[in-house]
Amino acid sequence: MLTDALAPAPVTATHCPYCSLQCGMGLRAASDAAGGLDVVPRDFPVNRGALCGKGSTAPALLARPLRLTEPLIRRPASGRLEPASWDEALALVVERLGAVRRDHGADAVGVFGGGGLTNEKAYALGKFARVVLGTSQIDYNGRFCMSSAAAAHQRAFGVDRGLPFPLADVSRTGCVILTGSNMAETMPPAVRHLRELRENGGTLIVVDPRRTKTAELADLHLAPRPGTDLALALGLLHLVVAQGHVDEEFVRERTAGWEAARAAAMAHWPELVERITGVPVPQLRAAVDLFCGATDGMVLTARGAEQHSTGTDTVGAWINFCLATGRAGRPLSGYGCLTGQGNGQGGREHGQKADQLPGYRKLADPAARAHVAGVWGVDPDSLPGPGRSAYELLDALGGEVKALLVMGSNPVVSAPRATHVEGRLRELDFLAVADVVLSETAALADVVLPVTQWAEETGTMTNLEGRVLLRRAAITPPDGVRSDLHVLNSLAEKLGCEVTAKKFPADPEEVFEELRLASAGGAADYSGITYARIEAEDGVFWPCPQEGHPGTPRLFLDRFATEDGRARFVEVSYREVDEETDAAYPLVLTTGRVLAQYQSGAQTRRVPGLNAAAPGAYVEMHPLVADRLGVGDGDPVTVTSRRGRATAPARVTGAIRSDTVFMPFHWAGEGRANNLTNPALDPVSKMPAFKACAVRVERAAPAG
Ligand SMILES: Nc1nc2c(c(=O)[nH]1)N[C@H]1C(S)=C(S)[C@@H](COP(=O)(O)OP(=O)(O)OC[C@H]3O[C@@H](n4cnc5c(=O)[nH]c(N)nc54)[C@H](O)[C@@H]3O)O[C@H]1N2
Ligand SMILES: Nc1nc2c(c(=O)[nH]1)N[C@H]1C(S)=C(S)[C@@H](COP(=O)(O)OP(=O)(O)OC[C@H]3O[C@@H](n4cnc5c(=O)[nH]c(N)nc54)[C@H](O)[C@@H]3O)O[C@H]1N2
Ligand code: SF4
Ligand SMILES: [Mo]
Repeated sequence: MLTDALAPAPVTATHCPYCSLQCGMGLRAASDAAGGLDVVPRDFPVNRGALCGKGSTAPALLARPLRLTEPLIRRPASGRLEPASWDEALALVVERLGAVRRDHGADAVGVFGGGGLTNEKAYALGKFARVVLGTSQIDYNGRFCMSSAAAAHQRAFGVDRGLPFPLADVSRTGCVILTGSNMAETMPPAVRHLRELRENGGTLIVVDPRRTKTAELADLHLAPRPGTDLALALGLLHLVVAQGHVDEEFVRERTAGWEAARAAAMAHWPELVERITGVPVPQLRAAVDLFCGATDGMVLTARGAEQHSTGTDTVGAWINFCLATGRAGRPLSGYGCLTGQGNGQGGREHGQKADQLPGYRKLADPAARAHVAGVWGVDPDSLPGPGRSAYELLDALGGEVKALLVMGSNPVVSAPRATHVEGRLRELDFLAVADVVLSETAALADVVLPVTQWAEETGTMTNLEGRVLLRRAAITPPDGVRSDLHVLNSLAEKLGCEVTAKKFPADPEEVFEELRLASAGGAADYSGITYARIEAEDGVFWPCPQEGHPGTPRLFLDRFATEDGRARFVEVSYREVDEETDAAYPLVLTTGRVLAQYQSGAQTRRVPGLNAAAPGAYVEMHPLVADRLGVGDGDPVTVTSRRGRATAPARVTGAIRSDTVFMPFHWAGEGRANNLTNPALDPVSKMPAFKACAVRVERAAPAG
């Protein structure tokens, strides 16, 4: 009928499958009748209709042949992955995990999750590990992401929520120090808030060893040597004290521990800090003048400041700087971490982390164990204790951990010292991977389980602001794929134990209802949040302890979440990152992202438009370095560290320090940046040193 043909197809309001902004978008059946989906703009406070190219092309991956649509089993005869039925694939997983557990104990089975999983999946995965497998050996890729900021948050404020305020507040504060974030490439729609900040008369200071697109937006760009933010933050605090900018009243009324922190900072003279960081003293002074000259201000950190063997202390030093200047616990001021993955925030709250139970409870806390065990209907003593952190777990594969279930990560590309990690994965007795595509990790598996994607399933995500969001299914998945929840439900049923599959519902809303109970009374309390409320209000901020509670967009305005309500200064001093340069390895390698690729690239390298925009790895270097090596732009170079080598074309630019080279980490093969990276771990957060290791660069030997 003519009118039907003209009536616009209904739009499902949802959110992007990728990063922690969780931009709002609408999905509508495509007009071209190819069976696909069109992305339509939708007003949502973090992106106000804007999307980056990854979000707007996300439906491309819903179609065959880019995505997986049938389970795969490695057949002994061919040694290759070949199609199998779900019954056969699940039966094999059950048999092999069961055998490893029987022969080597529950802790010989590991689980590796992801910060892209919905809250329901992260919750079910943590519960599955502890209750069905009975293993302590579960961790996830979020450990590689914002864990240092999370640890520092906990230490200073008693709770960890990436941003303690809505992102839009950024545009109304007086001065923002953005350190280690290349927002213009990693969260492009958020740049609007930085532009508005400046239009409103505020100032922006960007700290990055490279003059990135983000740094180009700044009033002041500080370019420290990678791994020296700790000294930089301490040096700025020294100047705050020396110039009389300490907010004495705030420090007295709202904080504890100032004297020790102050004394430690005073040892970091501007001249010393200039020597360590390479940032000239006048720039240090200018930063303090800008920041303290405004009536309010924020410090925002991302991976550049955090992914170091000194990451937790570095964030601690930035928090000290905020507390001393009174830029915390009041409107339009505060410290925030720009969490990275789609559910980087919720994924760390509900139990897929080695030391954690749902609601951001501690696995080692008897009261927390009793509460969660009560919800799960098990004996608290049956719950295992804390397990290994992500890298430690990957490093134990083939040793004490003999079988692994991966859900939502591609560590072959993204783990530090990836050649070694790939080797450990190959040593496993059994590897099962649930994924939407045949990632490099899935390609090593014994069983691959093809799962549904964001537009095909319903679930909640918690974005970088602590705003709990709902993604509603917009289309029916193809035959042959099942949701992660369905997979866990089936495995729980078949693995038996004393629990029944009824306790692992495949319906996300049923899981969420249980998560609400499990989180009640915890730091990340979701008990007042329902699917209906999220839809009606377009997101609810945790903590939200009752259904009538409005949620908490802004934390700490009256008190911090510590026992006495005071924020804690930490006593920190500068120390070098784990691996300094020397004669054999004279340059610092730092790694990161480009606009068109996401993470390990498992998804975005399959999307033609994105792949064309960013087809491969490169080594960014200063002209002085290129001249010394005798290479021109585009010439292949080999980068060598104590762990391995990688080869990629040189990209010569004056926008990087001359003691530093940069590689994006989105690719496998010879350009894999993680062949080089150092798995030295931060002692508190267990974050690996992705952002600084010592390398040498040489002209690549001519091919052939
Ligand atoms: N396009 C795209 N967007 C993404 C992602 C993606 O893969 N691609 N991933 C998402 C995820 S999970 C995350 S965690 C975020 C990450 O978002 P960002 O943290 O913005 O991303 P990175 O590129 O890893 O690092 C940011 C910057 O840190 C700088 N840097 C390196 N070393 C140092 C240092 O020692 N100090 C300082 N101050 N800066 C340093 C780098 O030069 C780089 O420009 O992005 C999210 N958004
Ligand atoms: N050198 C270097 N290395 C880094 C970093 C760096 O800055 N430098 N950054 C680190 C950071 S911050 C991060 S967050 C990690 C990320 O590293 P990875 O964990 O490798 O991240 P992704 O590529 O997002 O991997 C997610 C995988 O899960 C699949 N997937 C997506 N959605 C689902 C789902 O709903 N269910 C299931 N079962 N699978 C799904 C995807 O197809 C993909 O294969 O990389 C870290 N590695
Ligand atoms: S910025 Fe992040 S959430 Fe927004 S469209 Fe891009 S990838 Fe998606
Ligand atoms: Mo991340």
